[in-house]
Amino acid sequence: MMNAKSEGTFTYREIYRQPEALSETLRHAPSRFVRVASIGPLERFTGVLFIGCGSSYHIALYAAHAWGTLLGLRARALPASEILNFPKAHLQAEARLLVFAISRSGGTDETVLAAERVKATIETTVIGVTTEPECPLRRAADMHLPFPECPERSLVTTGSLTCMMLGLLLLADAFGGRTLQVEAAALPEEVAQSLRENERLLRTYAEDRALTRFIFLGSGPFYALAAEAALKMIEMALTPAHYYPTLEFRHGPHLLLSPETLLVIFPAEAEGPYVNRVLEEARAAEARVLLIGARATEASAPQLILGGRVSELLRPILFAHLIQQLAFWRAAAAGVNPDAPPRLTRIVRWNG
Ligand code: F1P
Repeated sequence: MMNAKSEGTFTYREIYRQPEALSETLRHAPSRFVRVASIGPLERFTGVLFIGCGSSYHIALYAAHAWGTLLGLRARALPASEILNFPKAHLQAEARLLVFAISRSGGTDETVLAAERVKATIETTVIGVTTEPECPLRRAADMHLPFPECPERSLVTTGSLTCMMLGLLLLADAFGGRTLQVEAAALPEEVAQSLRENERLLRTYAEDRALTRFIFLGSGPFYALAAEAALKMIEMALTPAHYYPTLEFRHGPHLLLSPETLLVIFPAEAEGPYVNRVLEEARAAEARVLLIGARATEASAPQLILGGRVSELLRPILFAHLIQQLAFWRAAAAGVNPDAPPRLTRIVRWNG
């Protein structure tokens, strides 16, 4: 696909307009907090559960990590289908859960039905997080929290993921005393700068046809990002991709490494020197490596350094556009239209 054609896609616009959309998410944060705080103190609940499907499940994974870390709550993320099909495992009678049901479209059957299942089973407040002002999830939830700043036309979720991650992070931060507010305000500018400055490097990897498999490693706040990166590669560029928690990779999956593999690692601060062992294994298998993190490491592997001015918890939000760009330019190089992957529908339904 030629460049001009790529840049005319919805996906391109939805990735590259993120600085403006994130500014809007920051602007909406105080009023969203007022609405969510109106349900009463969080102590009312025995835990917080985030559910969704696809990219929305990855938002849930990130949000659960952030809420658990910032607020010391029992916070979990589950695919909506787990609640729907295995409620006994997750909805104990004595549980009083605050549930965030996340869905870009607000129309995914599993998520809407799971929200209804939670309400019918336990004492709960269900908040629907969507980008659509009118949608089935609005009707199923006790409260609707729309993100009208990031509606999307592409089949593939990109910028709206970043906005909903930020919105859910800012809610936890507001409950927790607003320690991240100032740093979060820097995100739109940081994303704008990175979109401009890092595109060339990412395109080098994306357009390298010798690379036939992509593996993404991330733990803690970065696990959701690794999962989303693999999904973007598959959905947008139809390229085989995998993801693992960083050190889990050493327990077998590292056998996938080969010279045709790009291993992208988002090292977490807590992982420090352990990441070097992963790098040694990659080197032994002659795999290509790209580290994406806030600080340069001693490793000889190529590194993309950004986010040193924001806390680690905010960095997945800052890094998200990088994996979207990587997949987008891979799709362009492969001649795949990232707006409309074959056999993917914008809303996954069971009937029709
Ligand atoms: C869930 C989802 C999207 C994906 C595609 C298919 O949708 O898996 O993440 O990009 O559109 O559906 P939603 O519940 O977030 O609308």
